Amino acid sequence: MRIVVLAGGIGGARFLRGLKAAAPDADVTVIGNTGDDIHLFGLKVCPDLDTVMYTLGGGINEEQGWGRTDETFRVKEELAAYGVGPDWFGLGDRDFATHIVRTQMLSAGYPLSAVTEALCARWKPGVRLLPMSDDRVETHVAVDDEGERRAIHFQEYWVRLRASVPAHAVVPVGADQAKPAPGVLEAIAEADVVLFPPSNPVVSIGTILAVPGIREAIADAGVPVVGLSPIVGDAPVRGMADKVLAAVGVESTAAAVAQHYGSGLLDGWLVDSVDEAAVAEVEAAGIRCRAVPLMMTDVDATAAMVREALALAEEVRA
Ligand code: FO1
Repeated sequence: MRIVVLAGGIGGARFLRGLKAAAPDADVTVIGNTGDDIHLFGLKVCPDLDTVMYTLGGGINEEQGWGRTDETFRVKEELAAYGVGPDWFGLGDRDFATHIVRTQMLSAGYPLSAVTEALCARWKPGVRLLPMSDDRVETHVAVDDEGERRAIHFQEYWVRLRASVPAHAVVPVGADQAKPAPGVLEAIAEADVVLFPPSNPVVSIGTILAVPGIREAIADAGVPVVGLSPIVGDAPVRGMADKVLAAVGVESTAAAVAQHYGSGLLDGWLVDSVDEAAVAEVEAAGIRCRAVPLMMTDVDATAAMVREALALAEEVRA
């Protein structure tokens, strides 16, 4: 079975670990969000691609869900000693090697998709990891800072500010000129099912869908598209999705997120058991809906969610 998954960072990576357990023989292509990318110290950092690669490749810092395990921060300390910032983004020594290799290959003219393939040759994630685009897309967030409206990089909003101030707009800068990376549209066209894991619907999956051609390819693929709600009991399971959902005028409820994607895109939607009451509303919007446990507490729990999503896909296909 050919499965395509649109993945952001931590939630998407954990979901994929469950997918590999539930469907070990499936041919999985991950379309990774690159809107979180940030250029620091002359290096290109791709947080969501690296989180998927490290998580599935066994190098992730498990508690954090990002960065490498067994990290040290000598380079970060030396940069700070030179007064070279920013110091609010925790880049470890092992992680720096990834960004040096990536930046060296990009400078040599390789596209991000080729670079990602090369990095994955070491990590062997067991899925094909494609960036959503080889073109530069960087999500910025409009905030009020000392009385004036400013656009700041998503990472500054998310990591330095901890999303502590309202986001008035979320803009994937460059998305409208970006092209899907090689293999992305082909993977969607050949998929038997497309899954939206419980990633951030605005800054992760939303950014991937903002690349012209990707939303249309999924809507026209003629195969089941099934998503899992990142909102459980009117609150995000992790991260601060509610902050960016508010910025795009979407209520932080499981039903509202399904309707935000729309029945033109989604055929099925899983909500958590606590959101049983939302099933009727989602079904009324033309999206098949089931309430099942959605907390990715461990690989087995996640694998059970994956099996529910694949079962719903078959029900929709029928
Ligand atoms: N997230 C944080 O909350 N604090 C950090 O210091 C931090 C550093 C970091 C370094 C490399 C990397 O690949 C990811 C990193 N993240 C950090 C996570 C990053 O902000 C992710 O983009 C978000 O968590 C959303 O996916």
